[in-house]
Amino acid sequence: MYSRSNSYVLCSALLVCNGIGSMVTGQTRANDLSKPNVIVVLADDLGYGDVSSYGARKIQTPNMDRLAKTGLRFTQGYATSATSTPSRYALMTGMYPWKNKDAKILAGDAPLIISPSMQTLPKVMQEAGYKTAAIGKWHLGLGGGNVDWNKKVSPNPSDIGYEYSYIQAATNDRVPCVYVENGWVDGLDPKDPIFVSYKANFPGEPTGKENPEMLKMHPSHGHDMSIVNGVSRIGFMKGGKKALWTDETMAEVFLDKAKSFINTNQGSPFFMYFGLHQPHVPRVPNEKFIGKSGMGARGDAILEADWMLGELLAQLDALGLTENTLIIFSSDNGPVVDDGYKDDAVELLGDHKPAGPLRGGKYSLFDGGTRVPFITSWPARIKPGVSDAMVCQMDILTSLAALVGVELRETKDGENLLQTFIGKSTKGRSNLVIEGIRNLAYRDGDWVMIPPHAGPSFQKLTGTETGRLPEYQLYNLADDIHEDINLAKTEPKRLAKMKAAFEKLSAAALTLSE
Ligand code: NG6
Ligand code: CA
Repeated sequence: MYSRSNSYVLCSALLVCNGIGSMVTGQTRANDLSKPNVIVVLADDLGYGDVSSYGARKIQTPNMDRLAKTGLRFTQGYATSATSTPSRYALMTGMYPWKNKDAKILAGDAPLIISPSMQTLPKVMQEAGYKTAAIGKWHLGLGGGNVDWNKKVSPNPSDIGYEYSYIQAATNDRVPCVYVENGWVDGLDPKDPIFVSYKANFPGEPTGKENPEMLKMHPSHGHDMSIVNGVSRIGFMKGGKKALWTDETMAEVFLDKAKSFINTNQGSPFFMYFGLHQPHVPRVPNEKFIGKSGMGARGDAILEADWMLGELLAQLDALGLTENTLIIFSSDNGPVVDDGYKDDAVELLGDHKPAGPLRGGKYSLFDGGTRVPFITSWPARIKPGVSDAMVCQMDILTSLAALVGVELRETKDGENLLQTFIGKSTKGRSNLVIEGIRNLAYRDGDWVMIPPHAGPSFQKLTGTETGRLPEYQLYNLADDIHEDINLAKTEPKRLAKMKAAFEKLSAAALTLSE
């Protein structure tokens, strides 16, 4: 029989073994190919054509290029969606975001949209013994509604698997403009409480609309509410003066947190989600980068993002961790030039093409909305090269679960593409549902079908082609990467087949509302 004292002896033995195990691990981890460190770096609104290894000429991104040179550069890597929240939702959960009615661009005070009961990407890594952290842009909601920012916000990233988190709640352009560390607003003075509202301003507080003389950067559309650091944002806030962020130092702040997480956890496998805040608006990079791209604030912000990546790589080099660290670099959605501030991005764009050869951009059902830079680097296992396999950020959870040997207890929409991500296979997904802004398209092999959608085909304010048309569109991306030649009428059989497959797949789609 299994007595209590026996189990005590067994437990002690396990503890001792565990202790020895971790000591051994500490020394040999650099070679443990089943447990590399994993870092997912997700830029914000970085386009397919914004990276020099993806063909950009006017702007140079040497650190992104270093990853591409030492790793695998995907030419058909996708975010699930053309905006942030749904793409991040898919990355974290391995599920199509259009199956969750709340996975749409969130306000800064929106509740957390990932259920703590879900088997998330960081939970998979935790189960495999990884230390986990989320640093940078979050945009998945925090708390359960009606958040009191003066108390510990709960639920927070720790409830979905991130042992440590240092984040911005939503975006650069949304209140609250503070950093949140493990659920607490960092640097908050209790004598100066913080209040947030997306409904009405707080009496006496200046706004961009009423006090444009207080602004150092002016909105071009929207973004005319509370003013923080001379920039008016979306939403209203009051108080918390000492805790407010300064856009110019945000890169350093997040980078320091990322570096110290790596430093502290170098002895055990770690998983870090690092959400870069660039080149999303407002683009207010550090003075070191101002004027350096010759392309205005957007280009300068891309240089700053590249610098952050470079510093991160240098830290891994210095600690001897580069060889056995898998880095997945990508972007949450495609590019936009004017996303609401007069920052010279339009005027100084010149002949730079943020989406490269692709049509459309952020918000778009065309490929420019979702096909993004996508690089995997793991010097110990990945041979440098280029892969044309179709892969999606949603596949990262399922593939990493296979890598670290964790069983999936939920049916995921993501596929196990581990062999493809490490370059041992050239086979990607056969199909993918693509989300524009709360509407869908369907990719099958080289073909993409965009069903009829109501609404404008062109956003005047951002200059983006949405891809919405009242009729079916069908493009062959292999011959027509810019989606110019609509073959819906000349390929009726293919269209019918794709329609049927898409309808079956997307039957679970909730009625999407913007
Ligand atoms: C839009 C904002 C845009 C950006 C976007 C979210 C306006 C007029 N536009 O509503 O500036 O914040 O939401 O971007 O407010 S994302 O990359 O985080 O999805
Ligand atoms: Ca984005």
